[in-house]
Amino acid sequence: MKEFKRYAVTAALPYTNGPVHIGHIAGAYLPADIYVRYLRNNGRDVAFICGSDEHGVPITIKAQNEQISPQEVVDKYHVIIAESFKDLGISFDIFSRTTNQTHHETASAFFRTLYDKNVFEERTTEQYFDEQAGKYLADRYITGTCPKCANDKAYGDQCEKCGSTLDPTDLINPVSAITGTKPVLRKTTNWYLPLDKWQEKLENYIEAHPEWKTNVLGQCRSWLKDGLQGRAMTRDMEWGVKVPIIGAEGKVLYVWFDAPIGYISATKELALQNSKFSDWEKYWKDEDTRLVHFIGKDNIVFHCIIFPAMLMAHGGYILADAVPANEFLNLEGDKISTSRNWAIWAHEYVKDFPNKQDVLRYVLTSIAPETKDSEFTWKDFQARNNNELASILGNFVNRVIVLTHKFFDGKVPDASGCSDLQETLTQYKANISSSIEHFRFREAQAELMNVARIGNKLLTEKEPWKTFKEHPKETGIVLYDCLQIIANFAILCEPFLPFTAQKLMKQLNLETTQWNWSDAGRQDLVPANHMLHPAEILFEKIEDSLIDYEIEKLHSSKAITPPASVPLKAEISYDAFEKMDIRSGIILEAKKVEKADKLLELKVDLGFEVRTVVSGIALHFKPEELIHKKVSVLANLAPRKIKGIESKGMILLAEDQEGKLIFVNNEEDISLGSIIK
Ligand code: B3M
Ligand code: ZN
Repeated sequence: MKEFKRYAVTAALPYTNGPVHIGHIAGAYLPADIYVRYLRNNGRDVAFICGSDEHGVPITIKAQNEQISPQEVVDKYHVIIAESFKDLGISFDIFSRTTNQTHHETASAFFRTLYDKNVFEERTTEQYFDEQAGKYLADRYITGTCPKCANDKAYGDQCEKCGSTLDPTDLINPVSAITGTKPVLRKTTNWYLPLDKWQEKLENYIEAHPEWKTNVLGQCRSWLKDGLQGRAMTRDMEWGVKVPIIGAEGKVLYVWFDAPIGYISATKELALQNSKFSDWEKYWKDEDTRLVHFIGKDNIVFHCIIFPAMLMAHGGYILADAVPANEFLNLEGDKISTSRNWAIWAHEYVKDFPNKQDVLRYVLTSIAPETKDSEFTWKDFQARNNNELASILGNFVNRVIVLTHKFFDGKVPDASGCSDLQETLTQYKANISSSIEHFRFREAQAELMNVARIGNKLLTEKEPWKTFKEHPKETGIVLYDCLQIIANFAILCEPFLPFTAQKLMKQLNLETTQWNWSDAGRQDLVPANHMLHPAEILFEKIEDSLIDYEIEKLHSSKAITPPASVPLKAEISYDAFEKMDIRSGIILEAKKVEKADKLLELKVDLGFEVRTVVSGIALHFKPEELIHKKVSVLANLAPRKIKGIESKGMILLAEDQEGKLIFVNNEEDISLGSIIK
């Protein structure tokens, strides 16, 4: 492997449209932090870069929903997110923002350079336009059915289900996310990055990294195989970095153009704040720098294809040498979802579990979705705390410190050179190092816990609490060795459990900065006769009641979530409402419509007549379930021929947040034909 002189490590810039949850932490920030702490402990020169991604449609949609300005949205969440990272010990050198001036200037200059080099293609195309809102609908402003996997909640730029990148015009049945209306096509001019021109270079770049994770290589190869196409790098929107050319008023840079440049701008900012990084350019332009992007799997194409193409087109920049992308973390049997509030929010975790940052770090690394999606459950969280952190690690440390106080007045017994643990400890250190360097943090942490296990084994075998009276020297040797194991553990655990590392050093009465990684393996870290501090509990057991509370909270917050942020349709007059004639009815018969997966033909009794209604509910109900169901029917809807059947009226249904359909009419004693108003 190439020896690098320095490292630029980035973690995906979180969108500032909400707080961060454990899926984000496990996906990008925690593995990045472990890697960076490891590098720092090894004396490496590393810049750890992050910041908030404050442009783009996710922000403006949030602003619209909360009826505040985009600036207010990002100001609010930037602080919450930054605090969460700090509280969990994510040790960025800088957490910047893409709304700041340095970033606007940097992104703007980057675009201008490409423009001046004639990199872009100016294309006038038809784009979706929401006539009611008077806006072009870019990216997440438009939803519809994915042409590749039929997910009906795909966004204009991406389908989160199958991971395809999309163009709004690819969507089937497009709908505006602003007004819920069907958009129309209008001509507009934008600047496209002709990715096809970099196809070969990108192929060479990707294939030069056979060591990348299979999930990353798989996605890259699949895009390359499909053949790259030009992609618009500007948008008809107000919120963002203005396009720096004349004639581009009312247009901003595409958020995925400006956001990765945010890594560069943040490094520039860092140079201003901290003289250690004053020569920021070498982190981005020197071939001796290893650039590493930690991201979630939905960001792979942007970091492995689009951003590298931008950097190649610009010239002068290095490309990422590693992109360790993680898969997704699920929660209690379901996908984490912000809109359904099915999430554990980082800022709430630190409130509910003060001083248990390392427990979350430990659990999230134990279950890290490194090669496939994985799952967090509160019961597993509790079990890992109680059975692993408290029982294996905490108990071991506590017994050793307590026994040293009991038998040796808290002084390290003089037993150096009596046994040989050096080889064993050095081997553990080598294994942990290698796993971290290969981005296998789960494996690395599991090996770390084995260090505590050798200590436990020693105690169990030698039982120093029994031997002191007759063999005080033997007792001394065991405790001496165990103390060295604790000291080694304190060094090796720092990347994973930084708060615990500090607590361990405190109990050993040593300076936190006393050693670094190169000292691990030594068997003389805590010298003979050194005075220890009193024992303190490292990990308390977590009681069932606390876990039950969290489970309950998760389920109840889901129930009280305000309906998913589907914007209201445009206002209508009372007259328009009055024109609708809604009646109570009962379904008498139901059968499938031939050659139509979604349709059922219903016979509905309205009291005064029996109607045929064709309804698109076949995927939700079996025909036999519907017999004698009371329903509300829009009875004066103009008849329509559907698959050759005349449908007279429409059944009213409510759709809950999971997409489940419920009939609107559950009163048993409402009589047929009753008018609903
Ligand atoms: N903000 C997407 C995300 O938060 C995006 C990452 C930008 S990294 C340059 O998932
Ligand atoms: Zn899809």
